[in-house]
Amino acid sequence: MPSFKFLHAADLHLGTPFRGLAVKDAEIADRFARATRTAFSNLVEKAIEEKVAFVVIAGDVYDGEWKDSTIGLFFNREVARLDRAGIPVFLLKGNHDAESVVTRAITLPESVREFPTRKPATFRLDDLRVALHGQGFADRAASDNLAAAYPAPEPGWFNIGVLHTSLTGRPPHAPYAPCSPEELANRGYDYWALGHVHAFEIVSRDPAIVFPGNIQGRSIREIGEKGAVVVSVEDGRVASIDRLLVDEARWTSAAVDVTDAASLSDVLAAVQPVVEQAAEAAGGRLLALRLDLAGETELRRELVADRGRFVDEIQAACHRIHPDIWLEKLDVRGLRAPASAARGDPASGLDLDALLGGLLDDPETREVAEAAIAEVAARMPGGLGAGEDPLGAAADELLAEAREVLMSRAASRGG
Ligand SMILES: [Mn+2]
Repeated sequence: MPSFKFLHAADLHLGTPFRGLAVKDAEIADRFARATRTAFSNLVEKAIEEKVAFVVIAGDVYDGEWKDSTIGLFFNREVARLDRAGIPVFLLKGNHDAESVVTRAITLPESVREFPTRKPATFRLDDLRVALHGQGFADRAASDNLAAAYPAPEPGWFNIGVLHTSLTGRPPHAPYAPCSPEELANRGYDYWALGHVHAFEIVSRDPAIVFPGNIQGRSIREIGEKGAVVVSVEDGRVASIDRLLVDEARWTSAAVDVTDAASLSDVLAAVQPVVEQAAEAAGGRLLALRLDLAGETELRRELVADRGRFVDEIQAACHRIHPDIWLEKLDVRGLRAPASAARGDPASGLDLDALLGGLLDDPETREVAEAAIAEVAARMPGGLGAGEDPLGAAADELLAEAREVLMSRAASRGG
């Protein structure tokens, strides 16, 4: 049996509307938005370089119905490069690009073959003695165990099952095409090329059951290295599974301990090594970095109440380390004030902290506050940053922040 390598990718989500980066610079936001496409171009480049025998894409090539033909033309242009290099591509439709979801299409090169959605089918590569079995999604929700109907393995061939699934459940991913790793293993295939779950995971080695993850992180919920896997097959067996990183931009979150920080420069000193490490891990890529500040510090109130100044200073510190690191968010919820910190104004006998706490617990006050927040949120522009929380935080967080701002102002008036 010949030895060969193949590339397994999934969840390209081409055409994803971009959201969730609070950068003020539209050009930077645009670069993050383009990263998904560039990552796929990188993947094609590397597939050709690595001389893989074929490419498998296990669902969600597209994020949804095309706005226009741009994204379809882009995909055709890229797979045509694989076609000219003699590398066939096997495609499967997932929930995001199910037959009923993406209705527009562009004719792709003949060497690109797509699994049907009504029943499973098998594609054969005779020279390599490889059989690929798969069934795509007809509709967005696939509640049946699609794998149960996949054909028996081709005896003496290298059998690959291609499937878009969350197995027995991988929150937050919707539970589609449910099946257990044991059921897949019992099918008798050599490799299961899965898609849908955006985090890389080798679920099993014998047989190999693999989620390559998505090829490009698209928000702070998709952090770290992203790419595909290159699988080497020797003597009809999987010899190695290697990650092939193709992401163009990266999302990372890191904790910074600012315990006992007494000044801005103390905070910056704590931040610096964390950012340096993130920069090194990102390998020069465009990086969106979320920092979670934590620890007990007398600066807490100032950090919460005057967050904008700290955000600017930390952003500036990031740029001193690398020009392409952008502070995605400065999370200060993990900070604690020292137990000895003054509460309210003892001279007036007013415990402002307790008073505000009482107000936040009052249903009527909350209702008024939430209505005010909703009114502001509705006026925020769409597009960049327009996620579930257009203001970048839920009502609870915003109210807690407002409390800190008031406490801080009261403290500085008193002091
Ligand atoms: Mn999916």
